Amino acid sequence: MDKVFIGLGSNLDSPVSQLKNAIESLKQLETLTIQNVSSFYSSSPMGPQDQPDYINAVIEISSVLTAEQLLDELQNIENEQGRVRKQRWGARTLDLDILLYGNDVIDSERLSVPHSGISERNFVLYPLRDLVDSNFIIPNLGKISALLANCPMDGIKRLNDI
Ligand code: A4P
Ligand code: MG
Repeated sequence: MDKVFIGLGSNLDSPVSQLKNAIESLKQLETLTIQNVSSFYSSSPMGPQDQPDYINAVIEISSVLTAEQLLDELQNIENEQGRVRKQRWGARTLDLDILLYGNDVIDSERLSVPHSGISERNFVLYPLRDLVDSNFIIPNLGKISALLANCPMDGIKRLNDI
């Protein structure tokens, strides 16, 4: 089965709990299995700066769902956790993004996979690194080690004991 990676982010209403609740909700689904969870990281906001810091993590799952079906499940969980869509890149209780879906490259109305901006986003690359080895290849973008070498850890911090 394809390795699928999901990015989790929150900067409102107890972000650590938001991520933990999302992971619990995903565990309840019979159509997917969580294989691995990265450390949690705090990160300064990309985009508008007048919003709180984020908590970010990445999980690896295996699933029988298509990418679009998975997106539906992720959006259900975002909505259950009170996500209100207002400003682009604005504050949110929960953001669940499909970062990678095996080696698939998807460019449809609803989905861009690999998720856009992966190569510049330290809050994606560093948690992803927790789950893969340094030779791991991101479709269209290349080796994760090369991407990390160009992506400073500015503003992000690994949280221990979560
Ligand atoms: N969509 C397209 N591709 C995907 C994908 N691979 N996974 C579409 C999930 N969704 C995907 O998303 C808008 C639409 O993107 C969806 O309806 C889906 O069809 P959204 O979650 O409603 O809106 P958004 O998240 O505000 O927009 P966007 O552009 O996805 O935002 P990003 O890129 O997710 O950035 N700073 C820090 N430190 N940490 C963060 O996690 N996150 C953001 C949001 C901004 N700043 C941040 C962080
Ligand atoms: Mg999103």
